[in-house]
Amino acid sequence: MVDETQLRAAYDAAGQSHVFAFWDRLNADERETLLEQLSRIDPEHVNRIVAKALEADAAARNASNARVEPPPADSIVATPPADSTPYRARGLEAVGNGEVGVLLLAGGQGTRLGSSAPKGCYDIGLPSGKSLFQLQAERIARLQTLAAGGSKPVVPWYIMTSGPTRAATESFFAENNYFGLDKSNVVFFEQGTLPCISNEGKIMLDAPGRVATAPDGNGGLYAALRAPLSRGSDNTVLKDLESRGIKYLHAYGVDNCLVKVGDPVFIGVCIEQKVAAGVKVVRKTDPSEAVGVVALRDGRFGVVEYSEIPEELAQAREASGELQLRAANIANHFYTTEFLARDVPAFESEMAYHVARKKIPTIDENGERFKPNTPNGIKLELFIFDVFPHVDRLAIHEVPRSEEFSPLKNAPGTGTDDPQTSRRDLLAQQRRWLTEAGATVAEGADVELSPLVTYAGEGLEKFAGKSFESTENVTA
Ligand code: UD2
Repeated sequence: MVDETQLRAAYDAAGQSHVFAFWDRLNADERETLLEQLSRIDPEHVNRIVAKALEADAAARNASNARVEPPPADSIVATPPADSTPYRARGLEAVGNGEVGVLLLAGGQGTRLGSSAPKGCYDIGLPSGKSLFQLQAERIARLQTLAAGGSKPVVPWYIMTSGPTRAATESFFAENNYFGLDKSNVVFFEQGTLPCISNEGKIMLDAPGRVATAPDGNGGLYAALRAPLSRGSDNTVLKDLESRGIKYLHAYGVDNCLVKVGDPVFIGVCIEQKVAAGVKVVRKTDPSEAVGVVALRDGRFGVVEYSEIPEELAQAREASGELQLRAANIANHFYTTEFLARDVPAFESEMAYHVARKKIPTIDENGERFKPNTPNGIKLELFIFDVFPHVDRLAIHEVPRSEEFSPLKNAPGTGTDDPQTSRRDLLAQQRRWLTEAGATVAEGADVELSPLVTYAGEGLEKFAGKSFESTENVTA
């Protein structure tokens, strides 16, 4: 039972007593629900992180505040195919020993895409009709096959959801029988939420008896690793990682149809570099591209996010004509379990939340719900790469954009980062793989290669000399 008096006193002391403004019109159940929600929020903590976030936001927007420069050249590893063999072998060895897990960031709400379902459910229009989730599941299955010589070629898949995406994601997997994976190796967990805050610093309501909340950003991952996997459970992702002996994690964003899930080359690079954290990048050429850029800020590693980068920094070029900040972050990270379990908790409270100014549905003084047409408040988000300033060495693995990055951000027909560009880039990649293997693919023939057939273009010798005349989905 939640103590109403105590809660009222705490919110009053924090200057947030307005959350009780509609108390008198709430019935017993609504009051119980509001008290339950309020008891899970610490208003003083909210005030502190809001103040810190606004201060950091003002500083980030003032380019002269921080010395921002490209990352040191020796922290960037490019792996042309010839050089990637030893790294791939080292990564596959780790996968085969059961030391590698993958962490899927699937809590985003994909508002720009215009789909109400979780992004991973999206069908980008491939001949097979597969969703992004299915492509990723089958890449894990193929990776396990490639590492079959090891003692324990099992890659557990940790899927972070948020309130809005959890139920739909879990049911999609259940309906599709985990896409052939062993369900005991698919672990769902949920990131936290934070109250939305008005421009006056007040906790916002979106109903007379409900605080408006939003997911706490993909950096909510770090706290979520320690959260109970389900109500009443004492198991957590960190405990599961330890119990399975997982030493290395590949964390990635759901929306990139080219993502190499558990990429053994990337993992091999990071193991060989003996780093606690690594990040994959592609070469940025368009100053306005909506990607973060890996940089040094006052000598510390970091990512300047596209929503925060001052224009002059985004446009700055070197004598060569290349963008000065061109290491584009593709939401594709490596961490050691030790770093996540031991190092991050030690500095976590120092990470400032980012401020996103949004039009937040709320209620007026009569308790009537409305959606403003100008930003009326802020959402607070931690970004997954906010840990980078706390590492002394960061492996930056530069990869070819055409092989590794084609994000699904926008609604069909937008022309960039949309379902059509995803489909185009994936089929173009697989056409290249078939051509390199000695096959020919007729113009206009969309030949899709199941991830169960090939992970990164390997194992296609059997197609040498074959001519693909029409669209098909190759499954064997
Ligand atoms: C992300 C990167 C950006 C660039 C771009 C490339 C961050 C903070 N920014 O920007 O630098 O790499 O992608 O496409 O990573 N997510 C959650 N919980 C949340 C919010 C997001 O799990 O509360 C997931 C989301 O489902 C997705 C990933 O994080 O898998 C990136 O989220 P996004 O696509 O909204 O990020 P974007 O495009 O603003």
